[in-house]
Amino acid sequence: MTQGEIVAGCLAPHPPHLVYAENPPQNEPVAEGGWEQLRWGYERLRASLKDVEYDAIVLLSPHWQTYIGTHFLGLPNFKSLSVDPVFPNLFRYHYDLNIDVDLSTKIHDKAAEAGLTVKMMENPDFRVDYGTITTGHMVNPVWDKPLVVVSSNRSRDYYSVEVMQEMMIELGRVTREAILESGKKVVVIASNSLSHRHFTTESEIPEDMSKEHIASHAMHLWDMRMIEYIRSGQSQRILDEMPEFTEQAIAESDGGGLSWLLSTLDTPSYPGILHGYGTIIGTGNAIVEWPERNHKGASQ
Ligand code: 2X7
Ligand code: FE2
Repeated sequence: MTQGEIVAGCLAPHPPHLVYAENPPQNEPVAEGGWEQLRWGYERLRASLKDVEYDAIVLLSPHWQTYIGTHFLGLPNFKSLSVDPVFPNLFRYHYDLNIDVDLSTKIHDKAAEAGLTVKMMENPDFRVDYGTITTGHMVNPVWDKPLVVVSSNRSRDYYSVEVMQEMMIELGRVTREAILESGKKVVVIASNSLSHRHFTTESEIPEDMSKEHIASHAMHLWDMRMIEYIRSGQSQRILDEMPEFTEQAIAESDGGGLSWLLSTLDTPSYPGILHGYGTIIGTGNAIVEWPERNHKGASQ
């Protein structure tokens, strides 16, 4: 069998506002646009992946939170209505998503062999979280690629960012191994914001862009610091500073996605492409692609 490949790694955040502003037929609420900078960023990411051949998307969402180990969606299809619990006025999305159960099982089994606690989610009535759906939609609105969906083990809540990161680096390592052994070409995605301090109230018109800005100067400085590391290929520094970043910027990297993603890419020392950056209800969001397909052997 030919060796599998990670063709790209992406940081692809999931504020439901993005889907709301796009007005796709699957989402019930209707918007007058908004958050264009980020939506144009997603357009650039989609254009970059358009001519890239791949078989599946492997995605980790911080909103599927599991407290005993890491779980994987384990049935071929999930179909239901997803409602954001905080923004039900923006996100009521009718989804119908296909899972690459074979690849999910391979990653699950490798993780188990490595001593990580894992479980396949085989409840047909399980409601898929809005993080997975928003990122899935924004990266591939036609939903023509099967997904592997990985939960966010909240080891940070029980222990610390350091423990969480150690576990996510191991999960990333086995995810990469399973993909290479599968013979498949895969896009790997961490679905999270950077700084994550929200406003506590919503403006009367949610898409009123005159009200949108980063929550504080400190959050801006942290986001720019991380983006500069990304743009200059300094992934190891991102991992080194993850505890301070996650704690001080209340960052959504607490779910482990970014550490896991960098590990699946073998801690890339080449630049990530920043397709877009913008704020949503005060949080900082970067859309980034590491075009791994062009850098075989370039990782540390
Ligand atoms: O889940 C989110 C998020 N991460 C950032 C901003 C707004 C809403 O939801
Ligand atoms: Fe989130």
